[in-house]
Amino acid sequence: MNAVSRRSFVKAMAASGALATAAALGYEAWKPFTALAADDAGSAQTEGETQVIRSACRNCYGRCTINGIVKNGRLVRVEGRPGTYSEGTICSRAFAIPQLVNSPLRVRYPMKRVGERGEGKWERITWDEAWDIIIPKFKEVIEQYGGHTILANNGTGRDQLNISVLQKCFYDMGSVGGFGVGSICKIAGDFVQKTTIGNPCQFTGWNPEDTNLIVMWARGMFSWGYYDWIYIKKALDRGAKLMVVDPRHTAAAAKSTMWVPIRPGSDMALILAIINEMISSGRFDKDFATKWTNSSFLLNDQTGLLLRESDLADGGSKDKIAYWDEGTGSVQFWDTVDLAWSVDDPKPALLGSYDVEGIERRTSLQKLADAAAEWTVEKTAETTWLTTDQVKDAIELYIESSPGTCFTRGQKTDFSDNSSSVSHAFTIMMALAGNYEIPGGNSVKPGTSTKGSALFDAVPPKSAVRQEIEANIDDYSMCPGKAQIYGIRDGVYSAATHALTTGKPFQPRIYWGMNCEPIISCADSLEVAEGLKNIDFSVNVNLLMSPSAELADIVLPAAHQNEIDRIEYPQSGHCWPANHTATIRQPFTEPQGECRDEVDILFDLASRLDIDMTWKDKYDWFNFALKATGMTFEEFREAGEFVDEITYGKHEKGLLRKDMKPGFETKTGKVNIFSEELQRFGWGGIPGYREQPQSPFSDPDLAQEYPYVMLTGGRNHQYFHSEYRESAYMRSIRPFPVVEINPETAHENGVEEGDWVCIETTMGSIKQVAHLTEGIDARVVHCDHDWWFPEKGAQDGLHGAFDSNPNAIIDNDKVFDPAVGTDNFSSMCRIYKSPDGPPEGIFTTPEELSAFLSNGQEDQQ
Ligand SMILES: Nc1nc2c(c(=O)[nH]1)N[C@H]1C(S)=C(S)[C@@H](COP(=O)(O)OP(=O)(O)OC[C@H]3O[C@@H](n4cnc5c(=O)[nH]c(N)nc54)[C@H](O)[C@@H]3O)O[C@H]1N2
Ligand SMILES: Nc1nc2c(c(=O)[nH]1)N[C@H]1C(S)=C(S)[C@@H](COP(=O)(O)OP(=O)(O)OC[C@H]3O[C@@H](n4cnc5c(=O)[nH]c(N)nc54)[C@H](O)[C@@H]3O)O[C@H]1N2
Ligand code: SF4
Ligand SMILES: [Mo]
Repeated sequence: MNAVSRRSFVKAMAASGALATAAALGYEAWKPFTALAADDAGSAQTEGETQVIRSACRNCYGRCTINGIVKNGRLVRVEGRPGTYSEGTICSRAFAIPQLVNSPLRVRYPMKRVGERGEGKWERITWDEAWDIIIPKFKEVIEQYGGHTILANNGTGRDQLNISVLQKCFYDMGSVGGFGVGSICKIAGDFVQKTTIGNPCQFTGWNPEDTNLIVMWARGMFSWGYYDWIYIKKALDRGAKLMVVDPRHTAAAAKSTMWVPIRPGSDMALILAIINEMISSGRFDKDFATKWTNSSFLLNDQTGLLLRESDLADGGSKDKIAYWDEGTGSVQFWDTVDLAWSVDDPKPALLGSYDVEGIERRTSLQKLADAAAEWTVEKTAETTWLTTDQVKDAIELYIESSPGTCFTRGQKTDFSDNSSSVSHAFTIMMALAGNYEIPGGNSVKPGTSTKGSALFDAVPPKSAVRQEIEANIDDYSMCPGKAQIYGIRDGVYSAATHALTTGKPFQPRIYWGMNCEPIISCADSLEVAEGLKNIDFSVNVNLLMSPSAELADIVLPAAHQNEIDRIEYPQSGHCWPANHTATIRQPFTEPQGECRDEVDILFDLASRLDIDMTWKDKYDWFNFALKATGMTFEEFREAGEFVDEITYGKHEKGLLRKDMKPGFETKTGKVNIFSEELQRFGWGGIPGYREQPQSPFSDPDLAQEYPYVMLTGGRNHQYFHSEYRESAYMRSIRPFPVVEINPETAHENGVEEGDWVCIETTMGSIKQVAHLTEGIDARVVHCDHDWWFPEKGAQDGLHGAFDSNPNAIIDNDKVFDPAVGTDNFSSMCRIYKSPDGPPEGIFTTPEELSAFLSNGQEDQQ
């Protein structure tokens, strides 16, 4: 950064004044710094040729289309690109891309640790030297301990291709996963939806253009691409309604027709109350339920599974499921292989129980109806902290607006030990209401019939090594017998953490971390850090020396997302136009220093370990993935995007299944109201309510000492999990972690707006700055998540990793969904004013932030 712009930056920071005090929380500071972000400091005054490069942002699942403005080979500004699904909208994180690309903190060369783990002492090495250290270690561990002792982690879905490549490469070594965030986020829910409806459609494919009602359930405002709000506004302008189910009065709640301020963790009660009312009043889509769900399938209480022909007759087929046919007055069968009924004009009974060879057999829907019956309005109100009127109104709004209601949710209902059941319950609610595959409802396979989904389907074939592991997963898994529905795809991080610290069921030997920050993002950060110190050998591929990178042996420099080529897909949470588009992400500039695309790094690793990746390199793979579009990658680059056609009723047209038969891509071919997989692996074949282990209801004694429910991680503009704490722009807008507290609760605890507050659980305490708001229940507080302080040294608690991050005080033992292994990010807590202000050593004045700015020279180091 040149002297003039640095001076004006510091002046602008000082002028904002209030920034140093928490009271302002930086929001007044927005204006002076917008200009700064827009023109990256290091090149603000560079003369010369300007290029505008078309690309996409990968800072969240939104994948907004952007242009990069490059001057003399240096990225100086990012802007939104109109005329695409994101309609030119971008958020502050995209504006900050130049600051990250050019950050002085960026790792630009391979580094080898020369001090103790966490001491922060590193030495620059060449790529060849790095491989000469890495490859023998891998070979030695595979030979001596087996590939299953190798852990790999790719963080949240930043890049689909990275994940596919990482999995291919590591599974072929025999690895079964690691701290994969999949077990905490989305993939767990996706797996449940895959088995119950065949596709993760709770997040996707909602079409506000036709809808009567948009239901946003546990879904944030700043989490999935802001252009969604343009579509929501269009829907509201047309007269559609918006229902927001969220304990906090979010910006979406403020715009809603109905805000349902549910008690955290009690969502299942309300879903079951809706289902109960639909079934008991007969106000559900009986035609859809009969034809396209397994509602009518009879149950075998002896096996706990569906009743099969083989249960009834020797030599009967396992593939034929019994139902009661009202036309013939007899038991008939649904063939799950041929996807056909055993009579020509089937009339399956949806509800009731039927005498089958002397034994009463309930239908699947009847079992659900019986279980949901207890969820009366009164009981639901008691359980959820809602009033009876709120419960009634929510039920009526949902039922009255269906069919033609669309649904979109976030992640928080996955953060529970009942997450698989909740995902299942949402699917059932939507299916019974007839809200799938119709105008205004949700599209089951977004972008899919479909050429655009090719990249997702373009996963390399499973090797013999992987097939062997999958067939004998309990011999290799870190949580044998559990989380089986989830498979080996990504590992369960709490199980990996325990394996690292206890050596049980085995001691992991190598850890490869890429695109992830487990110390910061996983619960019980201290245990994770202890575990990572225990590993024999570890490699971290990163942009920065993050807390987890500090514990590695080798750090490899990753190219930034806008320094590389990709086919990009808006991934989830999105309205229709985005869901049907693939767009180009291409480099604004060359990778700095010796940074490399991590897909290239993985192809390199694989080839050095003689692993056959199927495709020769990433371009070979891109071409394969794009085949259905008729374009090569270079043609796609030229075209810039690919848009699929949008169709409804895909289940009727045979567009949802690989065999092109009508139906859903599940084992029964139907939406599973009763799920055999969940029955085998989890909490039961139909959803049921379960109180979370730490709540004022389940542990009143604990609640005496720790009276508040601590929620964490509601997303904000500025940060993506642990990212951007090193961005002066972002830190100027949100300088400190914020805890939202109801004024009544604050006053009871002697806390005022802007105070540094200690939030304490049975595990310890952290510090955040108080923001008082009526928008949160007096029994709940909400903490920002994933804070660390890059301004602090590695030796200073791994850059302050445990000062303010709620994960430092959340137990990872309390919650474990048996089907998918999900954890939670909440706890009971108490609060009090910090006796000694902020954590030591963090930036508290705006002037200090200039240390995060580029001087324009780093990439020439
Ligand atoms: N308390 C609490 N904790 C939570 C949550 C919560 O709500 N509350 N949310 C959870 C959820 S949903 C998730 S998905 C997890 C997320 O957890 P993670 O995916 O582990 O997320 P990050 O903490 O952002 O880690 C990203 C790391 O990748 C690096 N990085 C960024 N871009 C690149 C790149 O292109 N290449 C490489 N190699 N590295 C890159 C960043 O510098 C950073 O160190 O966090 C979870 N943690
Ligand atoms: N800016 C930004 N964007 C992100 C991320 C980020 O870190 N920063 N992370 C990305 C990732 S990996 C993910 S998984 C998504 C998450 O996406 P979302 O889950 O949509 O994100 P949140 O903002 O956490 O919104 C969750 C909402 O659920 C509410 N909530 C909390 N507990 C409960 C509960 O028990 N029941 C109900 N009904 N509501 C509850 C919270 O108050 C909050 O408003 O965001 C993605 N996008
Ligand atoms: S909403 Fe997400 S994809 Fe869009 S600009 Fe912001 S970070 Fe990037
Ligand atoms: Mo996530």
